[in-house]
Amino acid sequence: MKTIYSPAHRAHAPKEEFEAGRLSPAVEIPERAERVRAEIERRKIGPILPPEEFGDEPVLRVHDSRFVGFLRTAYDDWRIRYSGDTAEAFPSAWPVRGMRFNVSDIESRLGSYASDTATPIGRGTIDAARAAVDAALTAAQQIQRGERAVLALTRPPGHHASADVFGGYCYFNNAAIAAQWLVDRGLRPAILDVDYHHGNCTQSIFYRRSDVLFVSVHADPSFAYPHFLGFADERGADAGEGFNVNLPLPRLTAWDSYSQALDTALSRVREFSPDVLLVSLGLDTFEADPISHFRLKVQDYLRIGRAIAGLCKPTLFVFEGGYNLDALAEITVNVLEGFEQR
Ligand code: SP5
Ligand code: ZN
Repeated sequence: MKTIYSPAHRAHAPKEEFEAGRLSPAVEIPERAERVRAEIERRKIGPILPPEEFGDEPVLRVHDSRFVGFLRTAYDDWRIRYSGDTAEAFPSAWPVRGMRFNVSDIESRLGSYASDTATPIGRGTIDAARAAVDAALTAAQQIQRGERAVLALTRPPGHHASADVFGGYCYFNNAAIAAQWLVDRGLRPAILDVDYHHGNCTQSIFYRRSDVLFVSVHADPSFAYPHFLGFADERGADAGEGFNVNLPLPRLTAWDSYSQALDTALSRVREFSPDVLLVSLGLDTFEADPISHFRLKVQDYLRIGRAIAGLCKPTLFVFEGGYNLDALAEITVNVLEGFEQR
């Protein structure tokens, strides 16, 4: 299996996130992708190739142009506002009920576009986020050209970014941009999201459409981030009714019940009969993940890979979350190896 990887991700190296009332060390850090890349080399999964540049056009098929412009200048705007301070940009006020969306200055833009205080914008954030998009698009192009399976080793991740929202460590929705690129080339993709956190913004992007199926297995938002979306009764709307499937699971879910939900998800994908399967591959379902509360074990990731391979579809894995640095590389590559064994 080919991997698409760019060292440009290292330019996004957040220091801190504001969470539970305090600043804590960031968890979505460069070492994540570096460890996975090293493990792919060590276990000889296949060649590691750099992304091609696709330009803005495929990004603007998913994201609002003012939002893209905001991300491009946010760090410089922040520095000008706070006269030379090199600290990362964070929002501090939001237009909630009764207030107005407003993008007149950097503070109002941060508040209007951000969904949380865990997703800082630093000097290198935009370049890293763009390289991640290019990695996902290069992987999509490989699939279009006949590859059976490709990994886009993307960071920052993407599934908590929508047309005009960034949050949950995400800036551009890598998987959604790749899916839209495939739609624009006449293909019918399904997206299976197995990150611990619901892929709220991938859901939002495709919610009213029947040309992209979105299926997610995740922690119930009644106790887990993203808190405000991802419930089982969200089934799609308008033309998209029935093309959004959420399978929320309780705290401490282990393989026995996880695998049942995964089978349900895979059955729905099989019924849709996509040309291409995109997997939003989050590894934060691991039993020792520092921010999550499922109980999957190292060997369970081989089983996830095998189960996905059972669909027999061209498969584009797009890397999302997963924060246990000691296990992340092993469990990621277990999914890929499980897939290849089938
Ligand atoms: C891509 C992805 O996995 N994004 C996840 C974003 C989750 N952000 C909030 C998580 C809150 C977890 N709180 C646990 C406190 C541990 N110090
Ligand atoms: Zn996650």
